Amino acid sequence: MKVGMIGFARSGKTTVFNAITGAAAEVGAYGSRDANIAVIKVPDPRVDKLAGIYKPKKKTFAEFEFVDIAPAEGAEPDKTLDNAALNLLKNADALVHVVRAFDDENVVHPLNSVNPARDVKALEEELQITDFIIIEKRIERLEKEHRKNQEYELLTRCKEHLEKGNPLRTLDINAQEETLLRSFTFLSQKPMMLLGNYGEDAIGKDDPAHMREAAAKHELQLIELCGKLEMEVSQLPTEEQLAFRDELGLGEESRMRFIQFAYDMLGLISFLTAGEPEVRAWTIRKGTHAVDAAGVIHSDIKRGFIRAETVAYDDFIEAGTMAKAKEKGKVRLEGKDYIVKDGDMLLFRFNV
Ligand SMILES: Nc1nc2c(ncn2[C@@H]2O[C@H](COP(=O)(O)OP(=O)(O)OP(=O)(O)O)[C@@H](O)[C@H]2O)c(=O)[nH]1
Ligand SMILES: [Mg+2]
Repeated sequence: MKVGMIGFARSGKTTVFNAITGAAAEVGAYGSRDANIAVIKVPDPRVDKLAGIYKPKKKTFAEFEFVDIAPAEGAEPDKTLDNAALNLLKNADALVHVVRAFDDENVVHPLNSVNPARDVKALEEELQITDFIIIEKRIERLEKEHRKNQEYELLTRCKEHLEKGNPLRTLDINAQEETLLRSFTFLSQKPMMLLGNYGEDAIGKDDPAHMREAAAKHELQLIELCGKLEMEVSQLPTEEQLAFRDELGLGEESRMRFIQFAYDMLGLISFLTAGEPEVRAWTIRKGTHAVDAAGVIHSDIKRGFIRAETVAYDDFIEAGTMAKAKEKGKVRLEGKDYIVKDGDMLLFRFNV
């Protein structure tokens, strides 16, 4: 999973990035235009438990990669994306729009005031315009070449959708059309969530920046964080973090909250593989077929897929060993079309 963090200058992207990833990238570094990249492991007690049983050489957690974009120096105040940013975001699986909701007279908002509703709308428009320009060029090209084919029809539909002010993520398309659009890597087609970055004065208050309304209006999900406070706490020694979180009323760790939120929003689940070499969690979307889950591990396993030996994690733990799970009839042989469930332990049989 690769997540791109976007938003207005000084909205707190790097602060939130540090809070979630535990990195220590420079914040308030208005001059530094390099993107920050970090990978975090998705904590999964099932992996720990299985590692205790299999004693593998290696245990591997699912990973989230974060890319923290910095708006170009000297760009228009209401623009957040330049070509460098677009390149970095191309293969992101999801976007997080960090929206400023904190007041601080020492931190200037590029549009000179704190107004989440305006920022949410502006960024939505920027994403849509970026896609629109690509679509227009491509349509022109197809017209010139007299290729009014399926791609042309589809892009025309996309264009009309954008013209009505809608992001491509809300366009109704089938699987085949989705494949057709994939190579364009349209930004407004990517799943996106809002991250409200609040000041600490917002703790315990109900929607102080009226961001929930803005989120609902654009049909976007909202996760609320106190970025700066979270970052400061995340940099404390581990033993002290819990006590501070309690005292400040911060609730669960921001990293965990974010991961949980993203998994739910994106419909992600994990399946597990376990053996002596490695115990590992893999991230897939809900509804993924066994053959495609195999492809997440290796394209050869997908190509030569025969079947997947499948046991639910809970059944395995209850049985204690794979042999006992088999005895109890808990281990099934599933075919290509089996829809993998969260916590399935899979062993792929394949032949290439
Ligand atoms: N008071 C307050 N200040 C914050 C908060 N979050 C970020 N800041 C401050 O806002 C300034 C900008 O934060 P960054 O995290 O660098 O923002 P950014 O979005 O990465 O900025 P660019 O990379 O320049 O676009 C820094 O001085 C932060 O300390 C917050 O929740 N409260
Ligand atoms: Mg930054």
